[in-house]
Amino acid sequence: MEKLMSLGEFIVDKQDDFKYAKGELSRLLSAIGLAARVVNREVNKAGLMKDILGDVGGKNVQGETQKKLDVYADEEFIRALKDRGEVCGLASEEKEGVIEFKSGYAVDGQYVVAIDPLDGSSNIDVNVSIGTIFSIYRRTSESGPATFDDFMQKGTEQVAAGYVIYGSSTMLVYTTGNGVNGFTLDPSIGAFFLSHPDMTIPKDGKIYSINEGNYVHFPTGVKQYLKYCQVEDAPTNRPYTSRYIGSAVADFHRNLIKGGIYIYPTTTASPNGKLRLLYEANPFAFLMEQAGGLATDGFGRILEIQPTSLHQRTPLFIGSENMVKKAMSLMEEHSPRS
Ligand code: P6P
Repeated sequence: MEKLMSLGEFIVDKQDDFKYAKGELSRLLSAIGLAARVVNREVNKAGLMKDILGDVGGKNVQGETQKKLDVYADEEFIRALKDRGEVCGLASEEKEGVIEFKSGYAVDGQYVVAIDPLDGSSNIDVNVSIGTIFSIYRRTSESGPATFDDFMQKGTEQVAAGYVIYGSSTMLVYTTGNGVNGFTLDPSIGAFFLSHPDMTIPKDGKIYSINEGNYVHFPTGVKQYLKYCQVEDAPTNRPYTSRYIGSAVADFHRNLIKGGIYIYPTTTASPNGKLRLLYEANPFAFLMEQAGGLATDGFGRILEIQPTSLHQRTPLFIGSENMVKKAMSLMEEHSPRS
């Protein structure tokens, strides 16, 4: 049987590909892996712990009801990253402003992390896969706690990005700009092992993921794309199949492996789209481009968007290259950017 490579071995083995200080990012990625294992333990027994299911009674900065596991995951990732010396601050979906790390060695940390500690948490109580999404940048400020401007970098400046999916198995998938690799947790020993080396998305796919309940509010270009997906045309494998879990990490992960497109366009309720740029669209876009796919807002690269606020949202068209290109062509034709 082929020797399994652990996440730790892989990180060290590949760190020479990384253009910055070798050990720092390695330790940072290992810390994320540790926090993921801790969160995984709680997610997996959530159904048994009456005090961990359900709402915490608060609302996050998005005005969304906070689940107890949301708050727990947020605290665990902050704990894992704050006292390590590599990270000088966080931007979290669960917190309004920058979480500045002020301890002695953290203020000299060279990295900042934008994170959605537990995305899709409305699915927790119904046992549907959820996930953690993270995006890592080098700081732009000189020293001291992280600043707001440290996070106002285009997605092209990310040095690493990834997600954890807490599903039928728990996986950590990440990139440092040299391809995408997936690691599966062996819960019996609490370690991640390389299970999906060099993940690439097929140029074409048969799956489209979108909440069609919002159809009446979609831009005409999206409506035209849905019609295209649903037309009978054997040579182009249509009609496609609709698959929408409502948990972006799960929809993203399935499409990455099988091919497909995930679209969250503008709607009346979400005039700028629903997905957040810093800790959802940008990390997904980095991963998707590294896997040979595309990620756009319907018109241009997600990674080229200049952020102006921590929690800004963006429309997201992401997945197989030829599917995204088709959707973009219909957006250009029917819903040109004003
Ligand atoms: P809707 C979860 O809140 C999330 O941000 C993504 O994980 C998911 O894809 C999307 O929202 C679901 O949104 O409006 O279709 O319920």
